[in-house]
Order: sequence, then C-alpha cells, then structure tokens
Amino acid sequence: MNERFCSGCKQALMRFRKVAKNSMSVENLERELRELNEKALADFAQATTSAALEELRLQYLGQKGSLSTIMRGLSNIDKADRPRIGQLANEIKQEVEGALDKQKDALYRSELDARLKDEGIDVTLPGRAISQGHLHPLTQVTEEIINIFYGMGYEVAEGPEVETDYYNFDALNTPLSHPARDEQDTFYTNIGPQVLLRSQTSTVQIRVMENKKPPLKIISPGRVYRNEEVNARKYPLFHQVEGLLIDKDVTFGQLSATLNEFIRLLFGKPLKTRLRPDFFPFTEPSAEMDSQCPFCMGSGCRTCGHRGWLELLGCGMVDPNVLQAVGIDPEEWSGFAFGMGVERLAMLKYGVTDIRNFFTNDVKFLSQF
Ligand code: 2NM
Repeated sequence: MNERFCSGCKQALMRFRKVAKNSMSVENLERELRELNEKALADFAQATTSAALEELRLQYLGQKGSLSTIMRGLSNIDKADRPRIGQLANEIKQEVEGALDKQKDALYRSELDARLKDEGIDVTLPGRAISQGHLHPLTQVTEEIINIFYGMGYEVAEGPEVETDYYNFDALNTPLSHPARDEQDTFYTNIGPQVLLRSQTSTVQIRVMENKKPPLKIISPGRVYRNEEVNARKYPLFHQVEGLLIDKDVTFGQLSATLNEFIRLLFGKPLKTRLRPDFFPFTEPSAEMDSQCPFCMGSGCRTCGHRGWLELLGCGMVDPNVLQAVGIDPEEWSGFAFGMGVERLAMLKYGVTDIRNFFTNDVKFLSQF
C-alpha cells in the first residue's frame, strides 16, 4: 500500500477495491456458472460410453472438478450476493447431476442391450458334467465275486492283515519245515517273532471256525502279502477271496459244482472246467481248477498262452487236522475250501497284461474300468 494516502483514504480505497473486485467476481462467477452448466450438459449428451461419462463426472463434479472449485469460491463473494449466487450454484449443480444420471442410465441400457445381443446365451447347450469317480477295478471284481457267493448263501468275514504265525500257518496244518514259513517268502514284523503279514485270508476262516459252530458258509476277501520279486504277474501285495463251507457229509462233487457255477456267473457264459490234482497243507485232497479260456473258447490265444486253458483257483476238502485245530470234530463235520487271486481274475477278465497297473494309480489306466 502506498504511503501517499492517509489512513482514512487508505481504508476507503481498500473498500472500493474490494467492492470492485466483488462485483467483478460476482458477474464473472454467474457467467462462469451458466457457461459451465451449458457445457456440462452438452458434454454429457455427447458421451458415448460409461467410461467416458465417468471421466466427465470427475471433470465437473469430482472433488477437484470445476463446479466444486467454483462453489468453494462462493465464500469470497460479498455477503449480499451470496444467497442469490449460492442458490444459482445449487440449482446448476442439481441440473448437472440430474443430466449426468440420465445419461448414465441411457448408456447403461444401451451397453447392456449391446452385450445381450453380442454375448447371446445358448440355453440349449448341455451343462458341464461333473466327472464322477468309480471303484478301483480290483474292488469291482472283488464285489462281483462276493455277490456271486452271497447269492449262494455265503457270508462275508473279514480279519486282521497283521497276524500271528499260529493263524497263518500252525492252525492251517502248515509244518515248520514248509517253505512258506521262511523269511524269504513271508513278511515278518519287528513287533515280535510270531507276528507277520498274512500270506492268505484262510486266517480269517480259522478265526470264524474258532468262534462259530458249524454249519458254516463264508468267504473272506482281503489283502495278503508275500515277499516276491515284482514282475508283470507278481506283486508283494495282492488280494484274495477264499471260501469255506463246513457241513455234514460234504463232497468233492459239491465243491466242483459250486466252482463251476461261480465261473459261469463270473464270465457270464458256461465254460468247460477241469480239476487237476495239486497240494495245499490245509486241504486233502487238493486241486487246481482250470477253465476253458473265455477269449478263444479253448482254441488257443495270447491270453491263455496258446494252451486253451486258464488256471483260475485252488481248492480242496478241508484237512481233518485243520478242523481238529479249531475244535470241530472231523468225524462229524467235513468241508471244502477254495481260494483265488483277485488280480489274476481281474487281469483275465479285462485283458490286463501287467499286475503293476493295479497299484500305480495311473488315472489313464483306472478310468478305463
Ligand atoms: C486255497 C486253496 C485251497 C483254504 C483252506 C481254508 C481253510 F481255512 F479252511 F483251511 N481256507 N481256504 C484254501 C484251500 C485256500 O487257496 C488257493
């Protein structure tokens, strides 16, 4: 401020300048507001996408937008002008906001229409199927075998996989000198010298005979373990189904008829069978049952090694010593028993050439069953 003026003049000059500045500002402000109003409406009307409209919203109505800036400036104008200009500014703000909302709606609708037209949904397309798992082929074959015998009146019995040598050998009339008792052939545990992994499920039948009075008809499916070198036909873990019938005056003919019926149902057609003498410690006499090869019907093919016959299972009349061991009087009761390997039957049924397929859990293999 210039010292040529006295203090009263100075004050008068400042008042004048303020009034002049204010009156200028008020006029300018009003004009700016009206221009902004017009320009905003025109801009909104020209916006063709929601994104472009959002940019315009920020430009006019955002915190740093032009309308907000003008409205902040209202506090600087003269008190007398404030209500009028304030009201005008509010009206314009409402009009601008209203125009924005209208255009927003219009763009939303047209964009939605365009998307619906473009991305038409074909409601006739099939849904995406949830792929379902299924039972392991060995479980399937085990269940088939169980079902066949269940239909003949056999009950299923299960027992422990960790056994004692009594149930695995002694009770089954297997002498200490028998090669199966050797550590080379059977997995013994470090739980104790008599504790081993069962090498057959006949252990279960001993347990049942100990606890139930004859007559008995049972089958025992389950895992068994033998210390064998792995190859295409052998695996140290495999599955068995063993069967046992105890009654009065049981005959070898009944055993043969039972197994013939089983083979007919398993392969779904009648096949010739034959019994060849064999040896098991727990049966006497013992035999191996072969069936005509279901693939070539006996004329010879790769599956039967061009022999025309397949070895299917072992069987025999329960040895009196076994009955004695479980307290069943062999003079009063007799019985037959049989045992089969589930892997072998599954390989024959499905033409699987390597037993290891059952244990590697390759989905490409498993999903075929
Ligand atoms: C076989 C072959 C022959 C068998 C014997 C017994 C029992 F407990 F009664 F003595 N159960 N299973 C048996 C007989 C098993 O498997 C090849």
